[in-house]
Amino acid sequence: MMGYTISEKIIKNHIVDGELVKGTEAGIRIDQTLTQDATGTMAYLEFEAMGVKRVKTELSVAYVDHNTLQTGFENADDHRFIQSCAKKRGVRYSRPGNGICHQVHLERFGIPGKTLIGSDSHTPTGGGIGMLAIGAGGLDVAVAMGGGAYYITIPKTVKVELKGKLSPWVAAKDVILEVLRIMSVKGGVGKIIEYCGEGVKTLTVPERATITNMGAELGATTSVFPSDEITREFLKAQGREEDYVELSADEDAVYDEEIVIDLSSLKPMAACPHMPDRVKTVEEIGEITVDQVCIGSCTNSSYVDMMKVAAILKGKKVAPNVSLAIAPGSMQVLHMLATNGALADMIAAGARILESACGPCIGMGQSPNSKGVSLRTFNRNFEGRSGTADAGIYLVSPEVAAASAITGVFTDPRKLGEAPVIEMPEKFDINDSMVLLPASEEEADAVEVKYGPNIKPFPVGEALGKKIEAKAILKVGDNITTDHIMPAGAKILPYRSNIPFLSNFCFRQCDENFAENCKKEGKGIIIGGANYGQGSSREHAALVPLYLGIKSVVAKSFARIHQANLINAGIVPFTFVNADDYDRIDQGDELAIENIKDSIKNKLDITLKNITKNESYPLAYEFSERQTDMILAGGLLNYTRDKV
Ligand code: MIC
Ligand code: SF4
Repeated sequence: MMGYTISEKIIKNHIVDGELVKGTEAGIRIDQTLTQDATGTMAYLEFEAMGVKRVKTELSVAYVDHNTLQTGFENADDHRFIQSCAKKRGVRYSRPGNGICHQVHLERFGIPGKTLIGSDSHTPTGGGIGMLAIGAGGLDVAVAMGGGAYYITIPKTVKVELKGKLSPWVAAKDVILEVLRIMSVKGGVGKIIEYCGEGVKTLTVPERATITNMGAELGATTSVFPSDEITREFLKAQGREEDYVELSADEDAVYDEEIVIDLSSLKPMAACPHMPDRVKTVEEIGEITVDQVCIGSCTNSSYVDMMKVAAILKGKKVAPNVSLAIAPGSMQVLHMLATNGALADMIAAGARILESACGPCIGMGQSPNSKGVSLRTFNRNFEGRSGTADAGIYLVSPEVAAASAITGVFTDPRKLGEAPVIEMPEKFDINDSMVLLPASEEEADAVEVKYGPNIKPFPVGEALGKKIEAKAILKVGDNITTDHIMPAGAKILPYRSNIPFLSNFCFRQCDENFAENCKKEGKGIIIGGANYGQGSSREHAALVPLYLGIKSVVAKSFARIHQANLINAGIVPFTFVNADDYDRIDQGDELAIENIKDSIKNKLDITLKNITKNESYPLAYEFSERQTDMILAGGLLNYTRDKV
């Protein structure tokens, strides 16, 4: 008998369909779910469409943290919808102001050994506390809330052994930047990253969470740390010691890949524009002038992160050329900073204090100036995501961010002398008053779900036809993100429950005529490169193309969550058997996939016919029985309805 890794142990405890065999699909029972408001409105609309009266999980929480810039009625209406729906259906409601979903969930709800799925790609933050925490599309979360299993392809495991201890001024952010440098933004697809080794003991739970959070940028299914005495201390300080369980990999656990990182050899680093894996040391980048610094996000907004920043800013002034914005991650963090005076140090230095929410990370305010250089402690620096198309975003640690805010140039914090030493608190401020409990089952019937006028019906796929005949309506390159497919930002995010309106912005950055072309043609096939659909979990990146008539996406490879969202929507994802065939197709070519229905049903070979060029290309697909049935039915909702 071989031993098990941490994730294998958790999966084994939760498997309800299939087996623990790598590369095969299995269904796991989900203990906890989380949603945020930008994906939550759709998730709860889908939950309502499923007709389930109460959630069946151990715990489900609806957070409001993304669309908090209320420039019209839309966001506030959506918050009200989510609040009323949560109350009726048995979901806790974390009010706007309570903080960023992943930070709050780690503080108040995460439990080692439990499964969590969230309608947000950074749900793996929970891996910092030893959860199997996975990002998913809204519909998958709705199904899990209804008691359904969540299906994953059993991933390979990558062992990351941490040796030694971080040097002063080097941070958890630098650890994950190093992993990104080694593995790249597609290196984690189909894998779970497990951390182990002596170095683990030197990292606090929030530091571990910074590392698992940005495992999303590797494309990994999730990342996980052991649950040990440090975890116990954290839970104790959160008044939840009873939630502690010890969890580690067996000595003889078997991994598919191994990486060793010596923490003591790491230096302050940054991910350069416009990809999280374009990693260089701060020394290499040099002292370029900085226009903006933003500190916060689900990656780096914990109490200790903020205390370090406050200590660096204390008694100093933000450089005249820099705009410094700080968003503490939760009400708990903000309240503690306010009580101990650290907030005053930030304010005195000239920081612009933002509410505890995603804010600039998702382009909800604080867009940099034209061609601006912005240093952010966030996790994504995709082109245009900040709201300023030509700005250059660098992802850095809180230490690098705060040091550079003072000097006005990209600064290696090791130049500032002695590093501040901040201890983890023995007791956090515990105040759950911003988390509203749902109505009891008896009272729930009387609760009315409140729909605002911005909520429009969402598209549902059609059963798969005999063949697909359509143009290559768009051809894109490698690493296309869901931010390209369905951009976010303050102007567009309020319409997450209005697919017809959103459709006008689909793929704008790649081809400004995309929506118009789709509407003219009524249908289309998208040709994609490698790692198509990386980044966020937003199912809008599938629902909007569905609305615009996209029938299939043929790419070199896919990111995990987006591929699942495509299938859930009834859009068929194929990959090229020969990657070179990608080069033979031009945007506008007339394409056809004949006999698609029969072939998928009977697992036969499928080819993509290029009618314009009179050529054919073999396509690859590997759908489980469940996925096959979903595709034939035209998506997960039809499939579920057919089954009932
Ligand atoms: C993101 O960081 O891109 C988001 C916004 O949190 C998304 C979810 C969304 O688009 O609403 C994510 O990461 O899943
Ligand atoms: Fe919010 Fe940014 Fe984290 Fe997404 S990555 S959940 S937008 S803070």
